[in-house]
Amino acid sequence: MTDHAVMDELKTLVDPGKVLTDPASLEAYGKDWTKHYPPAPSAIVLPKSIEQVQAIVAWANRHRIALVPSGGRTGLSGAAVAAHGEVVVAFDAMNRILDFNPFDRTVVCQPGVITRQLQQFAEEQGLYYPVDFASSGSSQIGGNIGTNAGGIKVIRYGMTRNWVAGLKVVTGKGELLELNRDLIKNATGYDLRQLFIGAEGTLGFVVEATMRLERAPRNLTAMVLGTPDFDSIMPVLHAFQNKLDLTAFEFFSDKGLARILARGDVPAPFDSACPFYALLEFEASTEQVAEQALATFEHCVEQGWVLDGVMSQSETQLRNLWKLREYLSETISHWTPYKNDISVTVSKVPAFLRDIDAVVAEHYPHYEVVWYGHIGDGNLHLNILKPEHLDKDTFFASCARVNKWVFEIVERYNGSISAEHGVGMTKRDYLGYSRSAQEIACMKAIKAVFDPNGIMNPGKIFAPE
Ligand code: S2G
Ligand code: ZN
Repeated sequence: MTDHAVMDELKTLVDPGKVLTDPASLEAYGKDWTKHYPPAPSAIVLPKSIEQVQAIVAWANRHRIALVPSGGRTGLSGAAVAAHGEVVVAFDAMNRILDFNPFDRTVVCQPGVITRQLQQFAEEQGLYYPVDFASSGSSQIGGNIGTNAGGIKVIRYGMTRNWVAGLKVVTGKGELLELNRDLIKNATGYDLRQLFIGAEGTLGFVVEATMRLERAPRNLTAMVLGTPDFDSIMPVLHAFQNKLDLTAFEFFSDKGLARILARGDVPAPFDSACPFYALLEFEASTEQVAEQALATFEHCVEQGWVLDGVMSQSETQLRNLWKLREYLSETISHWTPYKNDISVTVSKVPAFLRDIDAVVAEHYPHYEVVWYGHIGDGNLHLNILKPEHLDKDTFFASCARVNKWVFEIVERYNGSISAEHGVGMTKRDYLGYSRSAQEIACMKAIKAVFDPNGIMNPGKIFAPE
C-alpha cells in the first residue's frame, strides 16, 4: 500500500480531484476485459498534460511505486489490470484531438482519444482511419498503440503500428521522447517509436500520437459464405484474393452464428445452416468488381467449397452482415470464455487448424468451443465457453491444462501464442513458445534502458523475477 504522505504528494502533481481512492473507482479503473485477476490498485490518477505525466513518473521513481497505464480498459490479456496495489495512470482526461493536417493526412491525438472518435473525425475530413475491431467504441488510441491493436481490416491495412507517424512518450525514467517527428522517411538509426508500439506500457507512457489517415474506401461490400468444413475456407480466401483486393476476410463457426442469432437482433445471412462461415469485404468500386465477386462465388460453389452465400446490396445489409462477426466477442462474454488468440502464416492455416481442432476436441469433449477470427491474416480466436455448472476458477484451470498442447502446436508451426491481444499476465508464462530465450533477454535489456527502476507495468509480458 502507498502511505498517506506519499499519496498527498501525488495529489499536488495533478488537478484537484484527479486522484481517486474510492472502492468504485479502484474497481472500475483497475481492470480490463479479462476476468482472471481481481483489480486491487492503491489509487487512480488522471493526468491532463504531458508535464503532469512526467511529474507522476518522477514521483513513482522517488518512491519506487509501480504504475499501470489504463486506456479504454478493453484489453484481453490483463496488461491494464492493477492486481497488486499499483497506481493506475488513466488517460481519460487527455482525450482531445489536437491537430489535423490535410496535406500530411495526419491527426495529432492525445492518448485518451476513443478509437471511434478518431474514425469519425477522419470521415468528417473525407478520409479513413482503417484500424477497426469490436471494442473500438470504448478503446483508446493510447491503448491501441500500447497493444499494437489489430482487428478486422489487417489483411489490407495492417496493424496499428502501420498508422503511427510520430509518438511522444514519457519513459519509465520520466524523459519525454519525441519519436520519428511524423516523417514518412527517416533513416537515422533505430526507430524507437516501434519499441513503444506493442510494449503494453512496460517501457513508458504514450502521451501523444500522430496518426496517419487513408483515403476513404469506395462502396464497401461484404459477402457471407457458408462452407462445409474448415478445409474449404482457405481455398475460398485464395480464390477471392486472386481476383479481388480484399479489405477483410473473417470466419466464424456455426456455434458462433447460433449465439448471435439467439440474441434476436441480427438477421440470419441466409436460410441454410452451414458448419462454417466466411465473411469477406471489398470495394465494389465498379460494376465489374461486383460481377467478378459473383463469378468467384459461383466458382467456389462449383468447387464444393461454398454451400450458400449472400452479398450486401446496401449500407444496412453491409452493417448487418458485419454484426454476425463483430458481435461475437461481446455476445459470448456472457459465458466467461477461456480465450486463445493464436496465429500462423496464412499458408499454414489449414494444417494448423486441423491439429488444433483435434487437440481441442480430444481434451474439451464436453465444452462448447466457438471458433472465429481474422483467418485471412492467419489469426484464430479459440473461445471455450464455461459450462453453467462449473465455477470460473475450476473452469479456467481445466482449460489452462490444455494450453501446453495448444502452444506446442503453435510452436511447431512457428506461430504466435498471442496474435493481437498481447501478453499481459494471461500469456506471460507461455512467452517461450513464441520467443527465444535470447529474444526475451534482449527485451528485458531494452526495458532496463527505459525503465531502470522497473516501475512501468511490472509483471506484464515478463513474469516477475
Ligand atoms: C475479435 C475480440 C476479442 C475476443 O472479435 O476479433 O479480437 O477475442 C477479438 O473476443
Ligand atoms: Zn480479433
